[in-house]
Amino acid sequence: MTAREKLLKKLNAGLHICVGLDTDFNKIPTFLKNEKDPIYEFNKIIIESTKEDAAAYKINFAFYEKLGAQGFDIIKKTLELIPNNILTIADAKRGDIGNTSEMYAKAIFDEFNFDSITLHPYMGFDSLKPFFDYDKKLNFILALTSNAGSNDFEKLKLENGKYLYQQVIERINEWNQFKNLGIVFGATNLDELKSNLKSFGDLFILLPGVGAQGGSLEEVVKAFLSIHSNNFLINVSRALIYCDASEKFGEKVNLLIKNYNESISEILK
Ligand code: OMP
Repeated sequence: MTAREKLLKKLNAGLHICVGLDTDFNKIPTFLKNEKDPIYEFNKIIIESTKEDAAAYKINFAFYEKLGAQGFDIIKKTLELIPNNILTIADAKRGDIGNTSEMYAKAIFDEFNFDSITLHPYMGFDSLKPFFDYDKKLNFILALTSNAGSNDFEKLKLENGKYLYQQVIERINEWNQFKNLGIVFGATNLDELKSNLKSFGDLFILLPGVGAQGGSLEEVVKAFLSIHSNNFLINVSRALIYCDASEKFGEKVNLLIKNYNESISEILK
């Protein structure tokens, strides 16, 4: 199954939540901290508790690179826990000159065997092409991010009257010959989301920013309903994985992701 097929199957089944594995030793429940491999044990419970209800898992590399070689080991072991029919996203925000990107692509897609990756578009087409050439994988390119700094560059107006992020979306549509591209659009930018829906074409849209950053799950879903599009994947990290600190946190996480799915299906029906 290609990454595209994996994701479409979940989206068409009404599953739109991407579980963000932004696992931080300081935030995991205390009872796990004496385990031999606390981060891995935490991820294991999160995956066990969400795998029936998740559309994807996003592993944020920062949280693992911080641990050095052990972090890479935990990424590999965590990937083995994720059922093969669920999309895995390497949140690494890569993009460099061509031959360097080729090495990054090999690392993420061949060595780790992730289904997809996040990329930044700043260095242009040749910095992204090595990833795009993997036609069975998916690439999510930053368009409009969820943070305040999105004003610094992404919302700069170009001479043609468009914002930089709008130009990025237009180009990515043009580059989508293998139908293996998507964009990242911060859920905190609700007005911009609504006014740019028509420019998304058949790109997959990954929306972080719900929960801890204040974005609204319901409003995002309503926006996509207004254009009858199913192509949206809503990432939740902190608000979901740290929703409870007790020994029964897995049960709470399970209830919460089911709750998200019910809210989504209520809106879409
Ligand atoms: P929470 O705010 O805890 O749900 O985490 C959001 C996750 O999405 C983190 O892993 C961020 O690195 C990531 N993210 C954003 O928050 N904003 C963006 O614009 C883009 C990303 C991303 O590319 O995933």
